[in-house]
Amino acid sequence: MGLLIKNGTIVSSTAEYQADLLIEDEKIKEIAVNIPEGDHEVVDAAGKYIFPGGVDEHVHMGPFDSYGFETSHAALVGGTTTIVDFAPQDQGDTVINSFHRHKDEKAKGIASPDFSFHGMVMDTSEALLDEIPKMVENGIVNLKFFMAYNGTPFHVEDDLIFKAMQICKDYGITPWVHCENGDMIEVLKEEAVKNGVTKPIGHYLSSPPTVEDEAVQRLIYLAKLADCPVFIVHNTTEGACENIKRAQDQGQPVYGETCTHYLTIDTSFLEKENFEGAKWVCGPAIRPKEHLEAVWKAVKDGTLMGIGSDHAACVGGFEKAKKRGIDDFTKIPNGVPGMQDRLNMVWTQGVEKGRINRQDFVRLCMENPAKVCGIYPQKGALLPGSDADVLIWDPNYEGTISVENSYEGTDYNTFEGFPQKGIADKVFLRGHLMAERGKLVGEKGQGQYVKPQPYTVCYSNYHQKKAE
Ligand code: DUC
Ligand code: ZN
Ligand code: ZN
Repeated sequence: MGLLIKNGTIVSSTAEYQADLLIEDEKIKEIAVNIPEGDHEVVDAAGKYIFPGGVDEHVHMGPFDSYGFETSHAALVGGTTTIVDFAPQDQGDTVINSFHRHKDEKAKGIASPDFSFHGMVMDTSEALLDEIPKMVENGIVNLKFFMAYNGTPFHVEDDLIFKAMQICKDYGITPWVHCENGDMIEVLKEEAVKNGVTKPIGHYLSSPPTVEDEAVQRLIYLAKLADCPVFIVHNTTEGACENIKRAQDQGQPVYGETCTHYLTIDTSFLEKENFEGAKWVCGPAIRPKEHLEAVWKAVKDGTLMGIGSDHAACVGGFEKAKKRGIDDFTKIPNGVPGMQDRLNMVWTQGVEKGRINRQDFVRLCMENPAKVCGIYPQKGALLPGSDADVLIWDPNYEGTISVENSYEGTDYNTFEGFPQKGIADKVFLRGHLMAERGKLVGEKGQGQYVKPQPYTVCYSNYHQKKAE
C-alpha cells in the first residue's frame, strides 16, 4: 500500500500538468494520469500545486552564534525538505575531520529535514591544499571561502583561494565564495565609528555595494586564471549580477545565488527606530531598493541560479544577541533567520507579483539548489525513483508572516508583517507527513544525511567547452 496524491497540478521547472503521484517505500513510484486507487491511502490535492520539497542550498546551523539543527524543523514547516549547511572547520583541524564531526555530532539524530553539507575553510594553513584530493570521497563537493570578515577565522586571503581553485577543478569540487572586500569594510567601519555613527545603518555604510561588486569581479578573474568553475553566494547588487552575466556571456563557468532577504528587505529596514534595524544586520548588508529589482531580474533571466535563505538565527535573537551592539553597530552579530519563510516570501513577492512564474519558483527554490549541491535528482525533483519529498501548495491561503508562527527559535521574524499568499498545505519528507498548514505534525530528528556527487551542474558547460 502506498500514498496516492490525486487531482493536483504537478509543477517542474519546465512544465505544469495534471497527474497523480504515487509514493511507495519513501520514493516516488509513479506519476501518471488516473492512477487507480487500489488499496492506497489517497490525498486529494484538487486546486493545489504539487512541487518537489524545497531545497535550501545555504543555511548556517551553528556558526555565527546561531541555533543549530534543533530548530531545523522550521524548514519543514515552510515546505523545505532538504537543507544544506556549511560545516565549519575547527581551528587546527582539517576541513574533512571537522565536517565529519559536525555531521555526526551536530546533525545526526537532531536534524528534522534531510541534510547535506558544504565544506567551509576556517583555518588558513596551506594544509588545506593537501586534503582537497580526499574531499569528494568524504562527501565534500563544494568548498566555501570568505573573502570578507578580516581579523576572524572566516577570512581567507586571495592567494589561498587561488591555489585551492587550481586543485578543486581536478576533482570536480566547486569553490563557493562570499565576495566582499574585507579590507575596505574594515577601513570604512573605522571611519564610520570615528565619525560618530553608532546605529545599525552604519553596517550598510561600511559595507556598500562597491565592496561586493569589486570582490565578485576579483573572484571572477581569479577563477579565470585558475580555470576553475565558481559559485558566488548571496549576490545582492546590480553590479555583482552584471559582473557575473558578463563572465557567463564570455563562456566562463561562473554561477551564483541570492537569498530571500536580498530580494525583499531594503535599507529602510536598517533605519528603523529604537535599534530595530539591528534585526536585519547581515553580511552582505541589505541594499537600497533599486538593487532588489536588479536581483529579481537576475533570478528571472537565469544569471543567478537559486534563492537560498542564508538562515543564521542568532541565539538570543534581538533582545539578547543583536542588542549587544546597541551603542556600537560593529558589535551587532551578523545574520537573519529565514529558512521557514523562504518559500512563502518568494511565492508571495515573486510569483504573486508576476516577477517570476511557477516554473521559475521550482527552478530557483528546488531544482537548481539540488543541482548545485550535487544531490539532484534524489532531491529537488518529482521523478520516479526520487525521494518522495513532496510539497502540496495551497495558493488560496492568505495571511501575514509573524514570529508567532515561527519555529526558528528567535524572538523576531525577519519578514514580520509581510503578507503571505499561499501556504505549504502538506509537506512530505520521504513520504512521511511532516507539516501541515504552518504546523509541525511529524516527529523531529528524523532527517537523513544525503551524500552529494561531485562535478555538479557548475561543471557541465565547463566540460563541454573543453571538449570543443
Ligand atoms: N553573513 C554570512 O556571511 N553568513 C551568515 C550570516 C551573515 O550575515
Ligand atoms: Zn556569506
Ligand atoms: Zn551564509
